[in-house]
Amino acid sequence: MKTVIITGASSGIGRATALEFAQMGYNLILCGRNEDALTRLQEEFPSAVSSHILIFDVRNKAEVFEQIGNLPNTFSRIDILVNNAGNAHGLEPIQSGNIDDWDAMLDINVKGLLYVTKAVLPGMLERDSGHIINVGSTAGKEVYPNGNVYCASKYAVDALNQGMRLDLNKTGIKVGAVNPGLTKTGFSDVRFKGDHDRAGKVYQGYQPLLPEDIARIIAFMVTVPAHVNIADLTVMPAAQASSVVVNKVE
Ligand code: 8X3
Repeated sequence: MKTVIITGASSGIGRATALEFAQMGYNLILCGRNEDALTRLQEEFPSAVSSHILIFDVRNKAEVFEQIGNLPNTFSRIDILVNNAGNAHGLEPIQSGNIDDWDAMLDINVKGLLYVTKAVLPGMLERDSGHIINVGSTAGKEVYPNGNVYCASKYAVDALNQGMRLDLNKTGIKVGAVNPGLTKTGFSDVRFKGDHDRAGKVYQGYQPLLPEDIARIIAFMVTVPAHVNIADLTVMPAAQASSVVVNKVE
């Protein structure tokens, strides 16, 4: 059975994707910062599923390479990487943005994705096979007001998705992205630093995507025939037309 490694697996799209792959019987490597949440997630898996937890912050380069480089034998052959870890911090005009927020978004969404990919690639290259799924965003396709640095980080994911696909094309490793629009997860709670009222309003007045919707799409992306690669998929709630146009009933 294939082995999948998922970053940011403790919540949101990462968690739903882990559950989806567990239902499909894959071996799972769950990466995140919250050990309790990952242990609780493991408890939801069917009993036949093998899973392994790695606790690291994708910003910590040394930890990323140490942990992915020293996986137990049964998990060391990674077939699928889901680069899901990513956050937004703040939603302010550029002139009042917080520099620590900027650092966090660029370090997690861009550099963290690069570290994990670099750590996973050697095994895929040895076998000339593998599949990297990058979780981008509609924010990486169209900038919205006050999105500035978050959007820049997701534009970078879009560029890296294209760059990885070009550079790895001859190796047999597939690369593709899914770019979700408004998805009801803890995303806005993190963006608004625990202001639940403000976060909740983002998802009011329409039916947002659910993490399970994206998880099912990721499962589809990895189960198409070998000669098919879903290179770049943008997915929005039916009520969303663009990064800035959402048909809300207030
Ligand atoms: C998540 C989508 O529109 O909240 O990346 O930025 S959005």
